[in-house]
Amino acid sequence: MIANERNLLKFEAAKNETESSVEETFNGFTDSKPRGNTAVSLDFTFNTFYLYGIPEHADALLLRDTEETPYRLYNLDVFEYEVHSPAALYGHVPFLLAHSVDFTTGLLWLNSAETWVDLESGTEKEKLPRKHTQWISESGLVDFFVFYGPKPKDVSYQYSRMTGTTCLPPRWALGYHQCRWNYNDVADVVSVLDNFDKHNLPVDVLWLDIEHTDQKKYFTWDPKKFEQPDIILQKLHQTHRKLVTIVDPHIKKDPDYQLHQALLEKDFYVKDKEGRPYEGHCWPGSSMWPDFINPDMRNFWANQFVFEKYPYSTNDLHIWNDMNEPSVFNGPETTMPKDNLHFGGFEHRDVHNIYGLQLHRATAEGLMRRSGYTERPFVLSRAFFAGSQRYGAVWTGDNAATWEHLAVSVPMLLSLNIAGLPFCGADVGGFFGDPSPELMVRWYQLGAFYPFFRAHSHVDTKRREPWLFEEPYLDRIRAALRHRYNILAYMYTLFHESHLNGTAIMRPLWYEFEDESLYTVEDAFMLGSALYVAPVLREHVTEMFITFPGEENWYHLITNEKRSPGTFLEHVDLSFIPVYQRGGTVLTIQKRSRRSSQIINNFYTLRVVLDSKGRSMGVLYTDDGSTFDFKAKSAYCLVRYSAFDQRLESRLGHFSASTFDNRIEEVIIIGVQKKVAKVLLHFEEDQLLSLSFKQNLQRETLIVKNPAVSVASEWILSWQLS
Ligand code: NBV
Repeated sequence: MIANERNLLKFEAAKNETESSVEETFNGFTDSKPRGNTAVSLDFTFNTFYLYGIPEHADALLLRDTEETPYRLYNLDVFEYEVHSPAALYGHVPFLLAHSVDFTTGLLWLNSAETWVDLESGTEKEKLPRKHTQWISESGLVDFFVFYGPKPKDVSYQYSRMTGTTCLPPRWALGYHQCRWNYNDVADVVSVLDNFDKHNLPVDVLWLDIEHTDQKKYFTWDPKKFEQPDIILQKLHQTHRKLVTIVDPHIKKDPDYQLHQALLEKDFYVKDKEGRPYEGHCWPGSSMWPDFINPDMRNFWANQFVFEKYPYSTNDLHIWNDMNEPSVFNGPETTMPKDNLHFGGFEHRDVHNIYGLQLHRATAEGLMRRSGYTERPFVLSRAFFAGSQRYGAVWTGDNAATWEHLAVSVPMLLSLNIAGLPFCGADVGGFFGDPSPELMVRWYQLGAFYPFFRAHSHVDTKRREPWLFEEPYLDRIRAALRHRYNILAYMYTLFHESHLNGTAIMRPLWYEFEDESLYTVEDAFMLGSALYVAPVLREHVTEMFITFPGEENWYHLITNEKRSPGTFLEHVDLSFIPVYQRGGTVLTIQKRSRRSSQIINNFYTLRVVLDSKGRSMGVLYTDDGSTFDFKAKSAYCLVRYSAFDQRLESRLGHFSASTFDNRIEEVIIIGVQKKVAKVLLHFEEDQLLSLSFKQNLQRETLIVKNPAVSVASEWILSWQLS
């Protein structure tokens, strides 16, 4: 990487007192720019054609030459956003990855002001491949960091040392979330929950959008419709599920609203350019915005989540921060004026892109504080910046129920993953509009592999809970939901890995395979290094060419059908989810259907897929699923599986007696091509047990039922050929 090759290191000196005003007016809004023009810029050149990152844009994963319109990084609430556009959306990470066969390099442009990134391919006269980039921010410093790789995972690791890794979510947060703007009242929520059970559909979390509050005063409940929210919380608790309520940063300007009065008295609101609390318009009507840049304000905010302050809240209630770009209905570009003032004398223009992150941070702190720092928080945020991963999940905002939006969710989420924000998802079903039953099914089939899996819909759409679809659609949706719960233990293990090393969870193929032909693939992805997901993203598709990467065979997760590397025409009718396990991996799955992730005493199936040399490896991480004991008391269990020479070994990397003890009810060994005579279990000192098994030579599978070993123990299973 070469910095300043094109001599674009520039900065505008702030104006002095004697200079005339540089005030600007746009769309009827005037920006007084009291410090004059203060932009900074620099160029970076990379010796590759392949640049990725700088999310969030509803666009391809591979960054393109920008010609007239640069990528814009300025957190905005965009109404009905278009796909295939470099325009700004709700959150941004000024981090880019340059990738080639020889190297991967990361670049972080650490600036929270409005930023534009221009990309241009090198010309014929230069030694190709080359890509030029120019970064321009409206204010702030030239402050950048380079991460040398040399591989994508190294860059993720190095970048995460600086900006942090994803917090390990509570395990339930990886289950399925059911949301809608809005569930109407307590009875409605209870009936939704009953219907999940009635129709045998697993769910972990129900969500309440803005209408659950008393006149959009957050931390309150609508006195009529949600008079007794404790009924909901009790019911959720009894069925091992959780609730998420929305808390937005616009605070209703109402003298009777205690939170507003306290914020005014403490002088904690963002100020207008004259130094008065800034007033704008949002859901509650006239509103004000707490200054999350102020650490004392964040501390005050965190205290609002203590159980005594937030009526009816319990440990089962978690939070959703929306509209935190911040969204201001009557502000310039639906956000705050840039000459507003924050703590420390910063103008809003300087800190705009971290406003949302600081709210996310203060909320996560509040949830930890209320439990005495014992319980892990879950907070979803719409706005984000580099580092937001430390506070919780993010999503891609108000998408639409169209096939284009389904398809673009893949590159959007991949881009977030490689920019250090792996805990992300898109609204399943599409927020605006009514999805056809087919689109709904395909979205669930993809959403089941999003790191964050939530269905959500706009208040004006038709109700679309799964049971409102006829057969066979309901059945297909149920199957997709079950898929998610089947792989939950694997997902959780991936989150743990990401928590340690900053690794992406949903991965572009080039993140896993060194093969230039994969650099432009963005309609399929790896989930960790074991699963390949090639979702159906178009309407009425029953057959699809799938290219299987790498050198090892792949086996369908359900049918165990084998696919060799290369391109294959797969039948993908509506019941088929194209997801395959890579040769050489061990996956721990849970096949029994459950109502939620928290039903313990579960049973595991080990799926051991041998590579061409008869080897295989995998890891399983488990802990209590919700507390910080995995850190504070090292209360977790890490099992390493390895297969070679016709034996499968289970070894404990770490074992804490307090982690619950689940049983392995089945071991499936795939890729066994010869007839097996005997399967033996070796445990403790030289104890041997002969196990019964079934073999399907055509499918190359060897199935051992009930080996009667616990997941948290050491043993060896061997198979002898006849
Ligand atoms: O709170 C209402 C919605 C919410 O459902 C959605 O998920 C957010 O992205 N919110 C935006 C505000 C209104 C959107 C039109």
